[in-house]
Amino acid sequence: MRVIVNPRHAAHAAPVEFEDGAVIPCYERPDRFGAIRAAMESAGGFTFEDPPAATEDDLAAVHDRAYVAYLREASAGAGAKVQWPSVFPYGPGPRATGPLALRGRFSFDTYAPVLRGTFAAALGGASAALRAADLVGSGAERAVYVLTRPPGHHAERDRCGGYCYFNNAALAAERLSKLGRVAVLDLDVHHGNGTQHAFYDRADVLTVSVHGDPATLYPFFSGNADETGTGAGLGANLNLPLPPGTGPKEYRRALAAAVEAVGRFRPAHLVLAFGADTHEADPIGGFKLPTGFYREMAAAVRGLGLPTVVVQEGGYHLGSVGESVVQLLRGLTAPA
Ligand code: OKP
Ligand code: ZN
Repeated sequence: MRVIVNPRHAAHAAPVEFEDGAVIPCYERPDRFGAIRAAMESAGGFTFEDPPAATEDDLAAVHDRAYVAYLREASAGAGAKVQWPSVFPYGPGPRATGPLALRGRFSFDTYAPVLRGTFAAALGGASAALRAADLVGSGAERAVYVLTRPPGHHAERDRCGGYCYFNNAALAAERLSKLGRVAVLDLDVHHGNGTQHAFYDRADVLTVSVHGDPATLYPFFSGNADETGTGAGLGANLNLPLPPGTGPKEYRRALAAAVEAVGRFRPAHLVLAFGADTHEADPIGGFKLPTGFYREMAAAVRGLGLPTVVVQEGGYHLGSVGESVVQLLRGLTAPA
């Protein structure tokens, strides 16, 4: 299986030191990439390649140009220490001009600091997702995996948040939508608010997500079952929130409903936003899926028979994230 990697992921690296000297460790760290790659290499059967660089026009298919420019400029201007958004401009006609207001203008939370290498790392992930979409869209490949970090599914059109800067899965889906109907199936433990919102009024892109109930899990403000789309997109968004502690039995039922909805939509292509943070050992997810379950998860998706781009989202337990990805990708491509 062809794997498109983000060649610049390590340029974005926490733990981060704050202006006041405090150091905050972050679960979203470069070792995640290494852990996944090492497990794939020892499993065998994968080839790894770098993508051509995406352009700012490519990013503009999903993101606001002023946001892209902000990330580029804020990254270039970042010092060694993190500068945190402290003010979130709001109200009628808010004006954000200086760097402090801009930080809050282009963020929706405080989980996505802009460091010196953030733009390069985020651009590398977007580039990888777009390359994978082109390989699957052209028919050259049936399934391609995007090995990247930081993740993307929380990133909005003009706001970073939840470790995410550019929405890799949305960029892939947007690219594939030129060729026909697309479904995005998000199986990260957190709701992909950015992806949902990118296509919320679109009838030609179905977004389906199985995740922890936002009443108790990040992102808290999005991912409820009554969010079903708007305008032409009404009925083209499906959220299947599950309670904390969800294990294989309950997950299996929601997954079957999710897969059924994707099949009914009759898409030409599928984007699978995959997070291994549903694993029982994950430090922030709260679900209870064992490593072997990812093979079964993928078998359900494989049953759709769709050309598929798999984009890596979360998964924060370094001891299991690699094998979870291997199980998923094996289940996606192995004969039944
Ligand atoms: C990104 B993805 C940790 C709180 C972390 C942000 C989570 C972002 C998850 N105490 N909150 O969906 O895996
Ligand atoms: Zn997640």
